[in-house]
Amino acid sequence: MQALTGIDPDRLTEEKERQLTIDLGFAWFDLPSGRQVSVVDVPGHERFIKNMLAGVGGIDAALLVIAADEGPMPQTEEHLDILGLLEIERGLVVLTKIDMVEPEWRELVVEEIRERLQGSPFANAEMIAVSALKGDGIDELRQALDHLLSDIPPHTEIGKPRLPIDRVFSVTGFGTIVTGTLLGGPLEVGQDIELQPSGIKTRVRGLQSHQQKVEKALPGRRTAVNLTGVSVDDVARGDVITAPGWLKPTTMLDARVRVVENAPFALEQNDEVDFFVGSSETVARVTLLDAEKIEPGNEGWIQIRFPKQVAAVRGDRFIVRRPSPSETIGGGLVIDPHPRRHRRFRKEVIEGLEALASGSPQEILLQTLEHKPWELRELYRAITLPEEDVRSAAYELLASEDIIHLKRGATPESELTPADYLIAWPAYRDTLDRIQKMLGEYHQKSPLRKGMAKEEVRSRIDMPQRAFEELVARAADASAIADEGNIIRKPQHQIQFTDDQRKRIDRYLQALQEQPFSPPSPSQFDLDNELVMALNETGEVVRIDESIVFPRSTFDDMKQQVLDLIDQNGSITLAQFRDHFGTSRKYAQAVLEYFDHHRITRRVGDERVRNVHA
Ligand SMILES: Nc1nc2c(ncn2[C@@H]2O[C@H](COP(=O)(O)OP(=O)(O)OP(=O)(O)O)[C@@H](O)[C@H]2O)c(=O)[nH]1
Ligand SMILES: [Mg+2]
Repeated sequence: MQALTGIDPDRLTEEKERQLTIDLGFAWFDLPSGRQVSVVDVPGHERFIKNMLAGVGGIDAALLVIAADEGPMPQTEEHLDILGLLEIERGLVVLTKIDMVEPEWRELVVEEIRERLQGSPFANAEMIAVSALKGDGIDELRQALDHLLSDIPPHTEIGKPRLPIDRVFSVTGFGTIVTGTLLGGPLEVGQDIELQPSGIKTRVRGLQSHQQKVEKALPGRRTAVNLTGVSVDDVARGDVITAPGWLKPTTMLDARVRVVENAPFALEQNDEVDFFVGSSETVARVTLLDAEKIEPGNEGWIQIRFPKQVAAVRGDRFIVRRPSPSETIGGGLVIDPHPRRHRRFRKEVIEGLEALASGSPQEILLQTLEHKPWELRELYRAITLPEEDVRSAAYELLASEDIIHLKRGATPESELTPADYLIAWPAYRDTLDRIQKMLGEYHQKSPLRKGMAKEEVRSRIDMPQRAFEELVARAADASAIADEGNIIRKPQHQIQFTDDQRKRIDRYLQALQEQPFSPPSPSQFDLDNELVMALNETGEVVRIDESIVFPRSTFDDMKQQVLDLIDQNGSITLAQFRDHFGTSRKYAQAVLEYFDHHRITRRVGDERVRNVHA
């Protein structure tokens, strides 16, 4: 690397002593075309393959370095497998130390390398022979790299910068510095950022790329970020720097995995693996969703669970390895970083994953909206596509009535705002079916109740408040349910009393009429609390408490009289109430407290005045 870049990427003393790379090293140099290249030098030794994995995320091309005196090593296969799994298909083979071998031996090694590369992404890669000692072939290597990198597609800019951290250190006078390869969008000095999965909020104090201070770092470049107010103990390799508010860490994700041909065994249900994504590494357990086991060379759908939060998004490539003896088993693509827990061998689950994996923005959006309502801004976060693509897909799906804009008065043409909720039609119908079923069971169990508390319904279907309000409003407009403010019911549900109940009620109402301001308690007429509550909900009576109940008309009359008295005299006392209605202290106190509670009156000392809201 030093011969190519002029920089020795081996930083550690032990590396220099042992003449081998243990941890990631970094270098950069200019190619003849003037193109500047960042280099991540990863360890070749199989014992340090975990460090190698921390460095290969986000790279555009790989140099597969093979020493001519040794030829391809066992770990070369694994490196090739890893590059294949990460879909890094652009690269060169660099045959080093040619000065140490005879031309015949070199030819044998070249042949062996070509053989080993068969079936790998490097099968047709150009091979450059070099001697770092003598400098032979180094210019050819630069030319070949320039050519290789000449048609690299620009790094995707989706306005969601991400920097998987591969190095953390502190510099006196600056504080904590982290490095990594920037993806997904630029970073600027002064920008608010957050660390995931920890969620620590901080700001970009300074930026460097190739040891040059920059005001703005672009995706696809090695970048060093000086963090404000973060100690080196708060951040580690594997964490991710990103813009606030979009990357939600997860303890479970759905993925498509391929088990490599060379894997020592099949991937089986509930296997424990080491999971590598970005520059992070964590243990994990796999659930096979559509196979008993995935044999080497095969692919399958899996759900992966982690003991701790992991920062991954849809479209990330990952590697899984056997914990010990550690060996690469396979890898693949993160499809859904926030799935529901799935049962195995479910057709609809597999179909959903296939839509998410290969789908168009519309298919991905529809699949994401399949189970619950999402705010548009949440969709921007969850779907790693440019916001504009998500937005136009939403308008198309609204026009084709595949999804619903959950907003009162919204039409398919209405302008979408980031706070608006969207939901797929099937999910809307399912939710409505669940609500109607819930109401049906409730009306069956509590026929004397007008309806179910809205909040109870909302918490049982587990939907955010605003989305639920919009959904209920929409269903009520369609007469699918009846919305009574705090309660909802089936439109056709009415409180119905049995004949016997009606008889007892009528006897009681009669008695109430006879003693309007000192009413007998309902228990004297064999009316239980349930029945009285029902009468209160139908509006026939007003239930002050367990034993004091007034007919609606009496209550309204009493209220009016009290307010008139207050308007007349400025206030009313409990004694004045008692005397005015010819009742007792018990009733006077209960009614006035009820008036206070329902903001009809307001207590001031021993007097009641009109509540301004009355
Ligand atoms: N004669 C000769 N020695 C070389 C050449 N390239 C590297 N070496 C020596 O071989 C040893 C290992 O070289 P490195 O460049 O550190 O090897 P590496 O490819 O980085 O290997 P890892 O760090 O283990 O992945 C060092 O002592 C080098 O000086 C070469 O082209 N010719
Ligand atoms: Mg090295």
